[in-house]
Amino acid sequence: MSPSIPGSFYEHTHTVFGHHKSKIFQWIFSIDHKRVSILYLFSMLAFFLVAVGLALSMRLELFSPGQDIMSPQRYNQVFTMHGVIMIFLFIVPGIPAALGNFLLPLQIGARDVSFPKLNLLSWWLYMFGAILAVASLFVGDGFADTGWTFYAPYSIKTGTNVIWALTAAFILGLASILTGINFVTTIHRLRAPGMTFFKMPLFVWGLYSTAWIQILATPIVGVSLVMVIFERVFGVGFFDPTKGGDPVLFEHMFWIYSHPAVYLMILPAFGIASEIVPTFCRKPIFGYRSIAISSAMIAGVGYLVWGHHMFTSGISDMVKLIFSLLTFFVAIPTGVKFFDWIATMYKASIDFKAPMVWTVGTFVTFIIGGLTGLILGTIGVNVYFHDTYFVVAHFHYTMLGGVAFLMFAGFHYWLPKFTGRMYSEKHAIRAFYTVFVGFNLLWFPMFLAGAFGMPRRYFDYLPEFEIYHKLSGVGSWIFAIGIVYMLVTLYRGWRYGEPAGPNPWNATTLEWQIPSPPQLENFGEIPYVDFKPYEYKNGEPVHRMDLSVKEGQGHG
Ligand code: HEM
Ligand SMILES: [Cu+2]
Repeated sequence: MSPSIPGSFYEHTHTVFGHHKSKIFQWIFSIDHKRVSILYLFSMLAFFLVAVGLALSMRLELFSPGQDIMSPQRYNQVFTMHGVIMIFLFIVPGIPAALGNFLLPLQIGARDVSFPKLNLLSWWLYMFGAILAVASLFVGDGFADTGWTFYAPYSIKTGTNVIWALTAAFILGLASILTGINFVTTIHRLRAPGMTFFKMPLFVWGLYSTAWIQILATPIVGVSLVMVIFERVFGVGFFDPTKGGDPVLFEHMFWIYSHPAVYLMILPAFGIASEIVPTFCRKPIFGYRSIAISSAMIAGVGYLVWGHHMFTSGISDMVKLIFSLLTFFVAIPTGVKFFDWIATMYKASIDFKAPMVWTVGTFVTFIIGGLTGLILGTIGVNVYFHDTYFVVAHFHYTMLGGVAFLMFAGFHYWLPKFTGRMYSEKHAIRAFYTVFVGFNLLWFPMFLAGAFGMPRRYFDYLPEFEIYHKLSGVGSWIFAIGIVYMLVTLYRGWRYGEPAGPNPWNATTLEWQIPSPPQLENFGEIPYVDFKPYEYKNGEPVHRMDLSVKEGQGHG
């Protein structure tokens, strides 16, 4: 499985059992953060492709009015499974667990995360939860049909395997909390000497803010999922109104986690943008501190806005007003970040390589997603747009066109670090344009359909909406082709690409100062870091260190 570059962590690892001989065990029991990250990466991508497949089947069903390829009941299960996989298995763990795990210790000059075994345990929990969820397909009435939000009281009444999906989500939540604890401890304890908080790379700031959300918000959703399980199994009346429960309570508990979770997804993605922009502009990033602090601010304010998902649930007008106002506040720190990125790009001679092209493309899609979020935050408009395709388009623009796209930008940016090899620039750019065109054709018509009244989570529709679903269907194929093209390009780069050397982009952060791929335990000598992370002078990095691991070291 490894590219044949000698001395790298692909050759030496330690496992929970010491130096295990079997290749497979060297992977699934490895406690090197880089291997754990790759385990996450591959499992996450596999689930992503499954969920894309489910999405394409939904789009096929919706291609023409009337029943085409599946029953209404099946459609409910398919969109639930699509949502559950995309959220809990792909986009929430994605950047922290797959890219963060690899890069966090490298970027702060550490040999591993604070708790390497806990790190491996997180991955095992993740796989266990995933398998549990998928297994419920084959038992009784099959996968849950509640939607990924599991709204009560329906989730208490339906005969499908809601408990399986809930237990899976609970376990996945646990995995996410453990990763968060590990990252916070690592950032506090293992930074290289001299590296103060304001000398950390901005991706680390993104991971740090996210880790706090993982720790503080995830337990709440855990509790609410357990409450649904209790209600189903023991008949306790928490949410079922016929038993004196309150379904709106479930909505509150669910969104107190799930709104901050949106920032949990986007903050590390913004961190990726903040790495890529200065590197390809060859300039120090504009407003370093404001980017760092705005991450923490978004993470903080993000807790206070969950009610914007509940404008139609019957909460009082005053509460609606407050939630609406607070929602607009989140736009301020987000705007600050965009301003800083644009200011960095201003008058720079930008090198439009694939990571940068992906990042700039994401700015376009994320701005559309973000601005439509403000539209939805406006109470009067929300009451009209609620549960229409406008919302579906909005969250795909933010999650797919924001978080996932920046993750892809990160894949291109760090591929040389992960593998020691370079992807083909020509194919990478073409793949980007295919994805970008497909994506907009897929989702933009849905803003219109939604605005004209196409409700979401419907397997059928009135003929007047057909044109939007047709465009969207064609878009979904172009999009899927683009995604496969991109993954093939990355894979080919990894297997057959030109050797990339330690620092192909002339980047400034620590991970680029060691060989690619790095060795076990990363650094021969822990560096002393008393300078800012993005320092360029006349387009050249100011600090160059030689931190290559010396022969015979680092196999501890
Ligand atoms: C190939 C790309 C994708 C396509 C074609 C697609 C398509 C769809 C469709 C047709 C729905 C049902 C909408 C409804 O009936 O309300 C849906 C729902 C959803 N999608 Fe996607 N999607 C894609 C990618 C993603 C990604 C990357 C994410 C998350 C990162 C995501 C998250 C969701 C969620 C959370 C729902 C809501 C499920 C629910 O209503 O319970 N999707 N998607
Ligand atoms: Cu929200």
